[in-house]
Amino acid sequence: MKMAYECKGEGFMEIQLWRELLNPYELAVNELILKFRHFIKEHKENGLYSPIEQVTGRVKTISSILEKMQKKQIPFEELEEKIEDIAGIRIICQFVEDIYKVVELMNQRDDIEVKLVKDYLNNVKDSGYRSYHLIIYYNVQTIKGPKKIQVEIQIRTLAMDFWATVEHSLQYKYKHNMPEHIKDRLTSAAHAVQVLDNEMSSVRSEIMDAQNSFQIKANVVADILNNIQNLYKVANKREVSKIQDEFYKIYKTEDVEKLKRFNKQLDIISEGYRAQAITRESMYEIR
Ligand code: 0O2
Repeated sequence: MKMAYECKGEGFMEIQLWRELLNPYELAVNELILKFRHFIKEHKENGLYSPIEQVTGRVKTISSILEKMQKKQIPFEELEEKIEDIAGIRIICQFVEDIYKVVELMNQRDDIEVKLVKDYLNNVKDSGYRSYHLIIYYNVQTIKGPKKIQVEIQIRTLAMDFWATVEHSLQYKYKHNMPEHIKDRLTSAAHAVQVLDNEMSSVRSEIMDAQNSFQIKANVVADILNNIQNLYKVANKREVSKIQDEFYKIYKTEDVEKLKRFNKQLDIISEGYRAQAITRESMYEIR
């Protein structure tokens, strides 16, 4: 039996064709998630504050695409052009300022072409929804060749995301006929979210400093442990054990500068062992 979905103007479209249609969108979502997660990782590894806190993505379900086609009277031939959010990426930031930083970054990337911007921060929706949307063009490579597709990128704070997630579930529950008293509650929650975001912005630099020093310390400690682990392979046990005791002593002082200096010394010791090993190897070769 052939499985098919109804589609305005075109009768039915076979599942296999839906798969073919949606595949490049899935590829785009996977690639973009990977790229933005790597962006976060690179910042962390370099002890830098990342304006992106989390990234998620999804491909719209067939039923949700059909619903939108029906609602907006979109014929099948225009589906890929008119439904701009078949592929969706959601970028979550800690602060409102980070949203604009992310938008700037998107405009600078050469793998992304911004088609249009929907600024629901300055134009809050009647529902109370706040978020910054970009519709972008993104190229993917398929077995049929390159394909330029549209992706919707939603950029919002953690607080905005909490509100939108709850409101979305309620909209689904009440099928867009939400009782007035719940609407009112959501409106007042939306105000509270805005107040919270403003309050957080006022302590942004303090929070960023705290998070950066935490990350820098974590990176130095990871480097030290890595160095000590490598020394175990080449140095004698007594020496490594002395180094280890020294590390614990410095670690207890909670002085990151001291940890950094100690790490530099370890780098020099490790370098010394490496040089010795090379000299030994070349002596064997001469013999
Ligand atoms: P889903 O399930 O997230 O995919 P529209 O004409 O409003 O249907 P349009 O013109 O494509 O949609 O763009 P718009 O208004 O920018 O909405 C795009 C997406 O933003 C929505 O996708 C939602 O994800 C989100 N969004 C927009 N308005 C609201 C809102 O009031 N509340 C919440 N929670 N999310 C909103 P979909 O297709 O509606 O839904």
